[in-house]
Amino acid sequence: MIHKNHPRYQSLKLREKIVNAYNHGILAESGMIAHGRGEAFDYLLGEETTSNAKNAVKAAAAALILAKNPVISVNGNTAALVSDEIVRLSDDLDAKIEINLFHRTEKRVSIIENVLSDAGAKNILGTDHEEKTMIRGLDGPRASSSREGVYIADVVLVPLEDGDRAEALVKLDKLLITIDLNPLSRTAKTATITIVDNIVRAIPNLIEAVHELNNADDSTLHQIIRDFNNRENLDETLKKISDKHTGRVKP
Ligand code: PTJ
Repeated sequence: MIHKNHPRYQSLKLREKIVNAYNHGILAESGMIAHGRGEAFDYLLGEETTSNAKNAVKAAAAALILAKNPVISVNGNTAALVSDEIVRLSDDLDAKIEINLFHRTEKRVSIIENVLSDAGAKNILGTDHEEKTMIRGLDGPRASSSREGVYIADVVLVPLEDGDRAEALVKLDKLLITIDLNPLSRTAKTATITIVDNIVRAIPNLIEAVHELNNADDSTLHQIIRDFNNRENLDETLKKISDKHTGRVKP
């Protein structure tokens, strides 16, 4: 029982969701650890969306609208926190949803498939009933990708992705969009567009940005992407974190 007046109410509610998801087999054990790391960065960011995250969301929306074959990659943490919103985003963009797990087991794939179909997803890729292709440069179960999904995608949204997979996808010339609260992670630095924000705020913001930009002409959308510089955006985010806390700690 968490009281609404508790200063950490939202954060504690998310923890509760994460623990429930673990108990239902959606989350990998290390998904809880990953969430804790994200929580620490969210705390440093003041648990709010920065203007840099808004810029990245705008660029991501432009890239997803322009994409010929957009794919949204879903792992355990994403399914646990934002499955309804992922389905809405995929409907709005006509983007495919593919389950891709770092700690892949048949059981977790099928549990996550159920979570997504309960949220309204109709065509879920990456399951065990379909033939897969291996992503070059990776090995083991995390290398698998759907032939109709990530394998042929031009733009891939991969929230909370591991660095090796992010690098392998960029090497395959995918425009990679990630959501990662850690601006220093290898994935954050490797992706084409990194949204440094909590996925529970980033996906709803992305849905809104897609609605706003949906009728923009292609040249406007291309310009938004050209104007976005991931490296600069990450540096500014780090500076914001530092400025926010400088002077608070007495020597
Ligand atoms: O479900 P699986 O098997 O695919 O496993 C998923 C995890 C997340 C366990 C796996 O991909 C993993 O180990 O990821 P990492 O390398 O720990 O990276 C996760 C990143 O996500 C970290 O940089 C965290 O800071 C960040 N993160 C955690 N929670 C959130 C987040 N970013 C945005 N929103 C969050 N809620």
